[in-house]
Amino acid sequence: MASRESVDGAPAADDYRRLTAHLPEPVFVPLSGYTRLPEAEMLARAEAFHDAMQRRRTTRHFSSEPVPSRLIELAMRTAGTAPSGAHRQPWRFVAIDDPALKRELREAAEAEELKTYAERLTDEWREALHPLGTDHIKAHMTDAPWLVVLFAEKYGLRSDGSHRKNYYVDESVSIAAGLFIAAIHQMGLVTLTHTPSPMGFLRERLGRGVNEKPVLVLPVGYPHPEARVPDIARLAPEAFIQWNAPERPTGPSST
Ligand code: IYR
Repeated sequence: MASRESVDGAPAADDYRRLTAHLPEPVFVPLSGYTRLPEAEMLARAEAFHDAMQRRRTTRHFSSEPVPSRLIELAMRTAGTAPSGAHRQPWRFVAIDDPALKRELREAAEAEELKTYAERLTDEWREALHPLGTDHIKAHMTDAPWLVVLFAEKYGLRSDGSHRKNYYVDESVSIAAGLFIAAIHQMGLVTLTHTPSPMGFLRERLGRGVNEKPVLVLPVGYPHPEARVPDIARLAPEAFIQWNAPERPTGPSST
C-alpha cells in the first residue's frame, strides 16, 4: 500500500515502520505453559486464592525462628516473574540474614526514624499513622530471620558508563513487590512493608550502585506467637471496584 499521511497531518503508521526499519524483527515463540482450565476449576481457584489473600495481615511482631533461605529465594524468584516496562526487570533484591548486619541496619533505620517521627512527620501524617501503632523502634529488623531489601534500578549502566534508560520503574518494582508479598503469604510466612525514611544508608551499606534506589525493607519470618495487628478493615469491594462507565448524560446536547 502507498505511504499515506492522514489529512490532519497526524503521523501515519508508516512512520513507525520507517523509524524501526533498522531494528531486528521481534522474535515470537508459541505461548507454552498456558493451560486452559474448566470454568468450575477457575472459580474454585479464584475463590481459594482470594480467601487466602484475605487472610494476609501485616504484623510488626516477628518470631526469630529461622526460615530456610530456599523459601526466601523462591519468593524473590516469584517476584522476578513480574511484568515490567520494556521488559527491563528493574527490581533488585538483597536478602540479609547476617545478625550483625541486621543490627547495623536497624540502628541506622532507627536513627533516621527518630528524626522522622519527632521532626519530619506533619501533624496530619502523624495522626494518620497513629492507629497503626508505628514508631521509631524497628524491632522487626532484628527479630525477623530475614530482611529483604528491594531496590529499583532507575537506569542501567553500560560497561562504558553510559546510562540505559528504564521505563515505568516504579510501577514495575511495585508489581514485583506485590508478587513477593503474595508469595511470602502463600508459603505461610509473614512480611511487613517497611519504608525507612530516608533510605540512602541501605544503598551505601549494601554496596549497591548509584543507579539503584532502595524502595522497601521487607522483614520476613514467622509471626511471633503473640503477634498482634491493628484493628482495621479493608475497603468493601463496592468502594474500590467499578464495572464499565457511568451512563452518559442524556437529554439535549449543548451544541
Ligand atoms: N517511614 C516510617 C513512617 C511510616 C509511614 C507510613 I505512610 C506507614 O504506613 C508506616 C510508617 C516508618 O517506617 O516507620
